[in-house]
Amino acid sequence: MDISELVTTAQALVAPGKGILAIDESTGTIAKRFATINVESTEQARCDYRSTLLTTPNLGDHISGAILFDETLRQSTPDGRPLVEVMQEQGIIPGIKVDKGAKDLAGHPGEKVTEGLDGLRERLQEYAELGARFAKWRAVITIGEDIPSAACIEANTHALARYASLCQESGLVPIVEPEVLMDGNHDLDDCFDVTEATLRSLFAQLYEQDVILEGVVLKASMVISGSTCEERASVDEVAQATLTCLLNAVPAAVAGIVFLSGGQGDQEATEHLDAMNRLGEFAWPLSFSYGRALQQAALKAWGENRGNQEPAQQALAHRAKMNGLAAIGEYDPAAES
Ligand code: 5MM
Repeated sequence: MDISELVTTAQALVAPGKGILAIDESTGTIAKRFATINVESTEQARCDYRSTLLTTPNLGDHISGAILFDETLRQSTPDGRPLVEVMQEQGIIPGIKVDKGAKDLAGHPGEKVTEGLDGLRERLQEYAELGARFAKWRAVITIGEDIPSAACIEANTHALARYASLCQESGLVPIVEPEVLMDGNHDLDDCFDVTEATLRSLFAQLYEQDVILEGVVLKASMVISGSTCEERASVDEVAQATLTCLLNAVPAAVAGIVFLSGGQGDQEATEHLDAMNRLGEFAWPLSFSYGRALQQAALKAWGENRGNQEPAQQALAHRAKMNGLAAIGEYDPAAES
């Protein structure tokens, strides 16, 4: 393992003013997204859509890396250019989602554990040969009555640490994503407590597995009110609570922290990131790795203009720029129009 190369890649993923595009929807998830624009999810349609996104002119100005699904790493644009090469030309680092999804955790109703460790070493080696330089694994933690259990948190963080160690062995930077879901009526304090407990467990497990934190990027969920909570925390409260939680639980050695959007509105996700970066400078850069909050407008535009890539590309370029500004605390909502 070349540690300096891992560290260089991790730092490039969180370079100032840049963040990560998450287009790693599994086949089931992308079918749901396409259903919202009345498009059937065929392999060709998925390839066309993702080619449109990745060929957006100058996308690399604000996007450091993109997380792909297995299928996408092997696909080419309609004019025959491998998507990995398109990304390299754009200065966008290719990444790959390697987990096999969140499955019911036995004996723990309402809770999930992410699977995918079997055969992972061999899959990572193949992905590295195909051009991937980082990977991602997402664990899902649900807040509800008497959950999450300690067993659920530990099973998920243990798997994240085993995955991270295997990634580094293969020369890939692991993005570790322990997502505390927004679903539910929990308040900001509940979210804070669960996020802090999850992150503390994660870093204990990473330490136990000898993972080099300088070569890790944390993909975190924000500390935010549940989606059906009546008293919603303000942008400043979310920013302050998230930052306090991260300062409590994330070692300074971690290369960077990127946020998922988790169902937040496009502009809401940008405002939260910007508010955090206005609170000061921290040991780690704070940036974005949004899926929905980067793609929503582009997906709609693509569905409405099949055969004309420009509206979708403009929508993606705009959101990437807004979030790039938020990543350095220089976002201005007036620039939205
Ligand atoms: C883009 O969505 C990703 C894939 O999800 P599934 O494995 O469930 O199909 C997901 O991992 C995503 O990278 C993160 O959850 C962040 O995306 P959002 O939309 O929450 O920003």
